[in-house]
Amino acid sequence: MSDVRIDWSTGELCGVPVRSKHKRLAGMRGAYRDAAAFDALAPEELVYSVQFWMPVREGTPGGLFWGQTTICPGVVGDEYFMTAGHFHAARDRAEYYVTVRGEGGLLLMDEARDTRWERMQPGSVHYIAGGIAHRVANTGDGPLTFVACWHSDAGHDYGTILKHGFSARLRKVNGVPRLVPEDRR
Ligand code: M6P
Ligand code: ZN
Repeated sequence: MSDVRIDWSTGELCGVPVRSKHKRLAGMRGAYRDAAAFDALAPEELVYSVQFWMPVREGTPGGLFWGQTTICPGVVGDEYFMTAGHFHAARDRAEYYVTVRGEGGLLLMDEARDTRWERMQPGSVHYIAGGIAHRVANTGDGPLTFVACWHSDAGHDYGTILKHGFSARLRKVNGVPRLVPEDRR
């Protein structure tokens, strides 16, 4: 019997080795476009939670990690609640995202800063190639959950996104998601 189980109706993981982290608005200052809308929301509001299983030590060559991310429904101004987003520190490392429940968008940006997006809906399987920054936005009215599988030696490069952002944002325009190019910075 494995140490970890997944509930496929929610994506939730249970088992002793499972760890979790919670991302609240206070920890995402600067990520959203509309600073006034951001300041009007409660800093302690939960944006997303991540559960992950690291069966080997971070950095181990050839190993794999498993996780699930659940993003709450919500907007900051017209921008959907989203993950921080990252490149892998080891740029050639790929990843899978698979949607469990909800509706969303996966932003994919290459190193030339070209950004495209894929719609996420229950059952959609997304291959994220090496060298591609990835961020998920919840475009629906309920929680968006996706599972992820990535290399244990991939690492997270958050700094590049903190500094330069993505080149486009997923915004709610006339009630539907639209990829809007960012002003240059
Ligand atoms: C997925 C994986 C994790 C990542 C998480 C949240 O579960 O890609 O590695 O940490 O999503 O995304 P982020 O780290 O960009 O906040
Ligand atoms: Zn990743």
